[in-house]
Amino acid sequence: MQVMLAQPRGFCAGVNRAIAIVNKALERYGAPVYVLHEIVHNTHVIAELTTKGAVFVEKLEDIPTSSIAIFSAHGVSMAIQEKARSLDLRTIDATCPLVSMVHRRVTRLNRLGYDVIVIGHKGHPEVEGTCGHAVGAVHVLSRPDEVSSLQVNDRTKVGYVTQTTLSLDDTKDILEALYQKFPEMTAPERTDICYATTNRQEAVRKLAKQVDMVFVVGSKNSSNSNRLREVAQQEGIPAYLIDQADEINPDWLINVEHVGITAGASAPEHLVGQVIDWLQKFGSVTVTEMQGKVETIAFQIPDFNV
Ligand code: 0CN
Ligand code: SF4
Repeated sequence: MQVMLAQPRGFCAGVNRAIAIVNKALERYGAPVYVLHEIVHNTHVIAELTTKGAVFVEKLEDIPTSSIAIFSAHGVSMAIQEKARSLDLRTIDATCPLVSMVHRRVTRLNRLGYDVIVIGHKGHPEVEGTCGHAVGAVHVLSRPDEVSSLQVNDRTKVGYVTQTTLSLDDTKDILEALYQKFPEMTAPERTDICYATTNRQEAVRKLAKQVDMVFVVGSKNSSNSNRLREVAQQEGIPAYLIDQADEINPDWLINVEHVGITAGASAPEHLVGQVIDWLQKFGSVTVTEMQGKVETIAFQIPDFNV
């Protein structure tokens, strides 16, 4: 069997930073440190940090007064930030800097009197956090067919932002529909879909053209990982999102000679190694890595003293 690995794949700068922040908080303050929502959407990352003493909660009320409370990489609303203050929590913000940039633009557009359209998946924590930075009208849009019923205050004052982990293709379709309705819509200087999402989608598309099937290593609630599976599948081959090797059904490999593997931005690299080890149980495997973009972007770990 031939295995080809996508390049780039796996951890992005925002995920590295968010995990490093939790580790640093554990070192500095000791366990427990509380994290509002999963720091990143990966069951293995959560399990490992849990063993070190991180406690993941979905409500601020579940965090005892005066405790350390870390906001996840996906960001939170202004209301959550305020509530954390009123509950006397010692907050550390692990929001990806690229998500924070989107937050600032939402606020700025509203202040300038614009209706803001947030293109993204309703209910995803990043979209909730982004909408929660509005100080005026905000609308969430997930599909092109939702554009026709959209009502705004002034058709000449409409701006948009997007979730950072969307499908590049789906977003293009939504933007086309939006520009037809609002030709004067204000665009961000460049798309909010982040570099990591863009690079991983481009890489898996290229990979999918060269293999018979693709495994995307990532958790089921990871938006960017789900998009990678969809992109591979759009190339006409089977693609499976797996949290770890033991989720592979051996029947998937019948008549498969060329296997592609990629990993979502929140999936640790050792899981890719485990998938390769698992495949080796069925015979000899040669592994090659695709040529692709080399990412050098890294974010500073903030210094905190809370
Ligand atoms: O899987 P993630 O934690 O998040 P989504 O892809 O679901 O947004 O990856 C990190 C991305 C961010 C923010
Ligand atoms: Fe930041 Fe993009 Fe990574 Fe999300 S996927 S944490 S926006 S770099």
